[in-house]
Amino acid sequence: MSVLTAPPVANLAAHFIDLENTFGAHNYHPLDVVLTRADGVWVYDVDGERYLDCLSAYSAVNQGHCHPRILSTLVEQAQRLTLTSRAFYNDQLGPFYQELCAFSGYEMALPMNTGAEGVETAIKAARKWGYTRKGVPADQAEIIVCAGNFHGRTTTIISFSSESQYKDGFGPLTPGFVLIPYGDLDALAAAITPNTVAFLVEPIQGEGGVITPPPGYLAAAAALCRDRQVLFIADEIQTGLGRTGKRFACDHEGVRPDVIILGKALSGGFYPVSAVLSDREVLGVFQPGDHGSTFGGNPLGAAVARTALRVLQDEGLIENAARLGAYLMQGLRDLASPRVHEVRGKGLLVGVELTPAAGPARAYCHALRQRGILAKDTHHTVIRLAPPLVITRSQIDWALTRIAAVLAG
Ligand code: IF1
Repeated sequence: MSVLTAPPVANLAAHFIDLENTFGAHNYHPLDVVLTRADGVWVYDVDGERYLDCLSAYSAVNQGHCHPRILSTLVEQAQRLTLTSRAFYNDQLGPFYQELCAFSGYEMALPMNTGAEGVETAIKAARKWGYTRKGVPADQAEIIVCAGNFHGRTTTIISFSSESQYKDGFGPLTPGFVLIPYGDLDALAAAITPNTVAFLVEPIQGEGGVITPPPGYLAAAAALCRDRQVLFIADEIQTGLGRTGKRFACDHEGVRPDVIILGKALSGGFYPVSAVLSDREVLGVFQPGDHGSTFGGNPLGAAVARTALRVLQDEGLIENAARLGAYLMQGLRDLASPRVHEVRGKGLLVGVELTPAAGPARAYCHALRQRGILAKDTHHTVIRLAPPLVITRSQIDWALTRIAAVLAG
């Protein structure tokens, strides 16, 4: 019998939830829906109920669930070669580099697995660049980050979170980070010192509540960084690869970051693949042995990512995100719900901020689930809507009807 076969129990959902609660660490508080399969924008629970996925695994399944082309690459490559380690070359990594560099316009890439590892890699690159190229004294490098940031969960990354829950109890923390308000150029200018090596920023803060900075902020910040010899590092792990209706969210302002970090949708949700992209000037600081990963750059992940990138381009998903994101946002505004304070975002990364009187966003996510939509609250007051980029206009209309009903109470 396959490990995938359902066990003979009366209440399957309760059974699986109980197993997770009994044997798993309680570091999450999921909605009580147990998913078993998916296709495109739809996910199905163990009782056969269908839902429109408006989270897309936090934007990791931009290409839609179980995309058939990525699936066949996964299966084909898994039957040939999955893992070699970087002690040897493989025949997928080079082509992956070449295609990723062509897509992004950078000279070099460094592959990792999770987003957090990509961020850690960018931090190490920036520090070493600071010491070897900029002449920052040993161990004095500073990296400027923004309040409300989310860059991952490692001990170094949580060290510069402004959210106490992410760091309390996990010290001692890593020094070398300076926190400034998001969207505040003067604060950035004032925070730069001769030891500043980088400014690390999300073009839109996802976890922060889908916060879009003031127009022109990214372009001005990038220009300021260039003037002051500071690397502008964009964390596009959530906003990149079409989510906001452009290749990268920085494209909205014509900004080419010195370093860009990708993850999530780089594998279309099949397999963890992240990457740091930059030019020789920065990624050239790494010498053999400086950095690495057992799984980073493996042929299975590389092959999957190659197809995931092609699907984004071949199927016009970036354009679809721009067009249908605008349509969704307009539709939400047209609902004119008194419970909605603001609808904001870019492309298909949309936040619906509720008024204080409306109550917690999580309650609305429960109500949406009852009507066949899975969404996740963020920052208590924001319902995040980020469906796969393969969504159609009629599917958005279907969702808007249900969202309207839920917001009407
Ligand atoms: C969790 C949020 C999303 C990210 C950015 C790096 C990472 C993430 C901009 C790290 C990851 C996820 C992780 C997930 C929740 C989640 C999230 F609500 F917390 F902010 F997507 F909106 N940079 N974001 O968004 O990537 O190491 O996880 O691959 O529960 O931690 P990772």
